[in-house]
Amino acid sequence: MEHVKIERNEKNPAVVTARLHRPEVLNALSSALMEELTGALGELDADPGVGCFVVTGSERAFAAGADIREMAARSAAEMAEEDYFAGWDAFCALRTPTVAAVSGYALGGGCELAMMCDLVVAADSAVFGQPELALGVMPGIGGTQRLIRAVGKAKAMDLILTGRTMDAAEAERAGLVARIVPADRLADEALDVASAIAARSAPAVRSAREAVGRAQEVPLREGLLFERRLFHALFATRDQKEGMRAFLEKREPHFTGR
Ligand code: CO8
Repeated sequence: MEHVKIERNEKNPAVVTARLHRPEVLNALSSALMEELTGALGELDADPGVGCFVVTGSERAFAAGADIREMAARSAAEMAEEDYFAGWDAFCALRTPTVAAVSGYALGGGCELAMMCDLVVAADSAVFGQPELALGVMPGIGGTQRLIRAVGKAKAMDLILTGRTMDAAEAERAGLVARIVPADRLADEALDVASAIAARSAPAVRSAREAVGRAQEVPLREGLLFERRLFHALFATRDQKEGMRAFLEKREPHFTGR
């Protein structure tokens, strides 16, 4: 692949890193990059040996947004005809948990891609923002919807309407970022987070992830019912028996994803 490097982690093969690789344009998210990323992760999504994805960029940029050169001359009819950005839905539909490891710029579509991931680990150098209004457009891959859920209306409006950026510390305080580490620790920290997730029972991870995701879409009462049903269903797994037995026997559980 040209725009994305896929690496199975040497220390932990259950973790797969997708590294965005268009250094000459700060990892601008072209359609070709999106197809490579969603295609590769879509195939790995079905691999029971893979427990977590890490999506990352370079030290300078996670991604500086959708590819402005690719979009610049397009008409409204063309954008609508090809349903530009609809391909990213495949990324959101992945069932494997995804950690964004963000260093440098995460702007526009880059910030939106980070928010599509389950959680964001940021280098202290990370910069988040939605500068699309300066281009005469607006966020188009979820920014107006996910940012407000992550940081609330005040900051979402501030970032989107003025185009100002947030550094890593503010993004963590605001709830966009789960952890901040020094830039040289980013890859290790993301691997630690991803390894911890990959070591859990896969059905439990899937269910918990679905339930947390559902919380952003349905009223509390429905979300609680959804959670309870998933909780009950997990008692049909061997991993539930193993996890609880291991606790009582004071040993580490050995999960099989069944
Ligand atoms: N697309 C294409 N090329 C880019 C992009 C991008 N998003 N960002 C940077 N580049 C290119 C630059 O053009 C430059 O190329 P060249 O060397 O050929 O001139 C190269 O990357 C390096 O960039 P800079 O020289 O600008 O580097 P600086 O360090 O001076 O600045 C910045 C870094 C601040 C990140 C700056 O590059 C910048 O502001 N980039 C654009 C950020 C932006 O506006 N992102 C939002 C894009 S739009 C979007 O994401 C969603 C749109 C929703 C549309 C909805 C449609 C349905």
